[in-house]
Amino acid sequence: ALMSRVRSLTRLKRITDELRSRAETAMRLVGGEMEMLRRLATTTGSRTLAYVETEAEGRAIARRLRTETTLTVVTEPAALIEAAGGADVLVIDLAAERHDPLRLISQLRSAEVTRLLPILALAEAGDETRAARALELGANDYVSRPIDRNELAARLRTQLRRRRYDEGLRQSLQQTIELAVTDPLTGLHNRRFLDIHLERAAAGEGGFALALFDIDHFKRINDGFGHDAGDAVLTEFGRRLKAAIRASDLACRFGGEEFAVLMPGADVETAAAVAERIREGVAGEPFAAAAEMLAVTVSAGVAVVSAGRGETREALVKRADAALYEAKRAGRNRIGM
Ligand code: GH3
Ligand code: MG
Ligand code: MG
Ligand code: MG
Repeated sequence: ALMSRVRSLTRLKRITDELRSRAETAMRLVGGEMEMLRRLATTTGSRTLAYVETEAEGRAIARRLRTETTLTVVTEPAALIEAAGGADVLVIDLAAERHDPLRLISQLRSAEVTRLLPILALAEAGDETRAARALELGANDYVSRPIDRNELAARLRTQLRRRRYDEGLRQSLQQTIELAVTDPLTGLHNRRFLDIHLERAAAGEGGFALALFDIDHFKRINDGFGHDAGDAVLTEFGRRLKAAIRASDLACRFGGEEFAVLMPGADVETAAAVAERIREGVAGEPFAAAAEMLAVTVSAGVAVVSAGRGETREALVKRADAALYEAKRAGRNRIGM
């Protein structure tokens, strides 16, 4: 009986040793890959992100990469998604078992911060099916094990290049859009931008108000003090308009010396009070322009769409314009409704 226990204990020890050596080999393998990634991250100047299977592995790698700043190591999917937002490229091990890497790829693709992040998958030898699935779910490319350093470098670089190109494209597109909806003189949004938001407000359920402002006798300012003085008055009016409204309201230059404020959720009393406050602020404080202090007044027309009552953008603008016309006819420096 004793001999049989010794035999079974010896067998157990053999199995344990074998398991430990297998685990160590696996660690070395992963560690070697990490070292490869680390060097690539350094040479390409990128902040590559590595996803690691277990805490122990993460700690081991973090120890090895103590002085490294370009490679971030995280172990939890939530932390990964957060950290990956600022990364250049993400390397995901498809053999990871603690969290489903395929599911993680889908999550990364649906999270706003990582939607465009290049993802490079590491696949087990011969597991093209899983690699193909990873591509389907949104990975950009994959490298099969055993990993060839040059291949990994080439694929990483391709992703980094693509990322930089996409980023440049995205930025210039963003700039173009900004320019298209911004008034260059006042820096306010322009009528095009207002139209988009009016259309949206008109299609929605909530009520909203539109106030149209028109500077009184503006031609006299231009004629008497020059076009530059006129421009300075427009810029200053834009500044005061912006300062007088809430962040949820939208101020824009409607055209020429006309401005508009869209006030979501405002009823007629609120909108009229806002317009009145702006009018008072203009009449009460002269404008510095062309080394002069100019007395300026403004008239406004207010139109309101109550909740659930559909009205087209054009009809609403027409009503606000008619109210503005009434304010002008009644003597200017006032609000029409
Ligand atoms: P009212 O009280 O009836 O509004 O009179 P007004 O003189 O303000 O109205 P009118 O529409 O006749 O004149 C507006 C002027 O605004 C005419 C145009 O030359 C001038 N204007 C339009 N855009 C600009 C601009 O960007 N800069 C300057 N300086 N003037 C502009
Ligand atoms: Mg006008
Ligand atoms: Mg006019
Ligand atoms: Mg005017």
